[in-house]
Amino acid sequence: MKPKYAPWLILAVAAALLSLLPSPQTTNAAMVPSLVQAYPPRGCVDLYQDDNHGGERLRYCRPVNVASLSAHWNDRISSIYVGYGRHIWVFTESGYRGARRCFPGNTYVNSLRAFRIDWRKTWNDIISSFQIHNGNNC
Ligand SMILES: [Ca+2]
Repeated sequence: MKPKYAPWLILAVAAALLSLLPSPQTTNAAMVPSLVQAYPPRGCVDLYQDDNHGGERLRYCRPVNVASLSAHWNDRISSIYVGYGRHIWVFTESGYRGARRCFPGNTYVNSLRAFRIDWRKTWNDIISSFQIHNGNNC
């Protein structure tokens, strides 16, 4: 029985499809602008000064309690990434006081402006302390 497609055609299509897949192992890091660096390492939490994961970044890859952010970071965080296997509690005041909110693991928050504290305040530029815990769930 004659195959419907020639083997060389099947191989060519397979090779073309494979070439479309991302291959991070072979990517030359120098060729990748930092802006498109997508997901941080598994188990890490990134805090950014600007929306859309822009500006300066703080990265934690293990559970940590930060009772008081430095002046450089206090009331500055605008977007966050919570890697798989962690969750984060954020607080509006130092010492884990004030309003609180938890973001579960595997969460991208492009802008904390989208998360309201009350009718006039959002979570943008207001975080003063936080706790990173193990596990995805809050
Ligand atoms: Ca900010």
